[in-house]
Amino acid sequence: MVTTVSQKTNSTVLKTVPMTQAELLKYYRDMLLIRRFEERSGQLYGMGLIAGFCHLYIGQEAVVVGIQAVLQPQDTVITAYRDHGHMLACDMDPKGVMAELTGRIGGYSKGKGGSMHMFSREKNFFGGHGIVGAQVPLGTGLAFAHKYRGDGGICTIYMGDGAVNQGQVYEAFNMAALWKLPALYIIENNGYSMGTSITRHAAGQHLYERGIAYGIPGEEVDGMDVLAVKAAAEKAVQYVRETNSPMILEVKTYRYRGHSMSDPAKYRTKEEVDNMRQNFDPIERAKALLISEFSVADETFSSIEKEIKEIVLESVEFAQTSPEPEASELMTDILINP
Ligand SMILES: Cc1ncc(C[n+]2csc(CCOP(=O)(O)OP(=O)(O)O)c2C)c(N)n1
Ligand SMILES: [Mg+2]
Repeated sequence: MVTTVSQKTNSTVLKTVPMTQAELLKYYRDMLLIRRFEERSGQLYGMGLIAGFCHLYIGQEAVVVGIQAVLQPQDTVITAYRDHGHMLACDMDPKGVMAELTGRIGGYSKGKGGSMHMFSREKNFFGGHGIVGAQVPLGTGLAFAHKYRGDGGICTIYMGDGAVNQGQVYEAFNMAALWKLPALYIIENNGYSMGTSITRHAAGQHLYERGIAYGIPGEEVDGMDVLAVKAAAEKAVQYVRETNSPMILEVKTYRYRGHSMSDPAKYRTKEEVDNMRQNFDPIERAKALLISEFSVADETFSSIEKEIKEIVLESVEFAQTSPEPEASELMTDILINP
């Protein structure tokens, strides 16, 4: 049954959202899986079991869950280095993601890519990229492939607010508009580019307007509200698919943890983080709606929590028992110039 509920949140976009209990429960569960997976990754990093870079997605879960909810199997996805949430939302196996984080052969890149470089051709997930903004032209190329092959797919290209200041982003926007490519550019605006706030790094604060010169339309949405994201994504995806042309969706979000695992956090106050956690948390907001609109019982939440705890635990066990890659793997899966 589809109900229309009044939004109890401060969504800037929506007053009413049609949805079912099953749908909202699914988003709640998907966001919680990312949250618990990331919390565990943070712990494993602290224990020295994950090495190298590791950027946690905690706080931003509603973005990828709301957007992936409206994509179709033939669509492709590409993102930057804060990517574990995107992989889980693309239905990649948490075991393979955790094993990659811990550098094991059972990982998606055989333990050789780590946190920032995982891919799944099967799930149409094209990474995982460490160079800020580099995924944008690559994703535009994927959008070109959809058009060239006529497979009806679109490419969803995620980037951060910092990435929109990179030159190659605008070269990609130009081509996407000129060649009418099915590219949906998602700007995950979490307010910071490492330790630099958006007020200090961006001229003009409305990032969804960055495509105006190319005739690319843009929308802004509250990224702490999974229903608002989903509704905005639905419209945007429909536009891109039907017109075969690009669009920008700026999703206002927030990360609770540091930029990466080593972050002195001197660029924002504890009060600012606490305020977002306490008053805007996307998981708590979904839970509050499930209770107020559908009277979902405590037992349902505890059984979801239990199920997720087991999935995450299994992923850690798998990661710890999967061997490290052999030395002979050192030169495989790489491009070598003849
Ligand atoms: C081309 C390039 N320049 C600089 C860096 C260093 N760097 C890594 S992450 C980052 C900030 C990017 O911020 P944003 O796009 O907002 O993404 P977020 O970390 O907030 O998800 C920078 C400058 C890099 N990896 N690549
Ligand atoms: Mg950012």
